[in-house]
Amino acid sequence: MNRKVYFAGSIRGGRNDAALYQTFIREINKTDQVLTEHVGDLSRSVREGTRNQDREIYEQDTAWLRACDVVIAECTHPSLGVGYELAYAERYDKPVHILYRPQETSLSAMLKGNPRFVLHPYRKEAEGLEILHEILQDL
Ligand code: 6IA
Repeated sequence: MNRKVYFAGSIRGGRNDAALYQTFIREINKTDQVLTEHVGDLSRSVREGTRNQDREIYEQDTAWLRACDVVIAECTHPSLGVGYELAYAERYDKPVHILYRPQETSLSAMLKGNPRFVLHPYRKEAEGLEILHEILQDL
């Protein structure tokens, strides 16, 4: 318990699912530690920052990716940053779990075709929460 979880979800790619990320993050935080709580922060502006601010974000996030025990990504809403993070996690041999709602998206072949990524299609939030429990139980 209390493992370090890197939760990835779209930020500048679009915030349509931000409230759902927040729900998932709260659930994971009941038993483990989410390093990336900002992904579910509904109050912060997601507009582009300065190059220096972005540099800090990149350095912090890649350090967290190297330090985490598992990466869990919600990929229904496409995001360049999340795609990058998943490839980065693979390079560091981190377990990667991808949740997505197949009825709302065509998941990229670069994710769906990667045998190292564990895919978790789901339909409703409650089902997503159950999947999170299973992922954490099996870690
Ligand atoms: O290309 P995207 O912005 O959609 O990429 C989203 C992914 O990149 C997330 O999984 C985050 O881990 C990471 N990321 C993108 N922007 C930030 C950020 N901005 N802070 C930390 N990680 C980020 C400032 C905070 C924001 C809530 C306004």
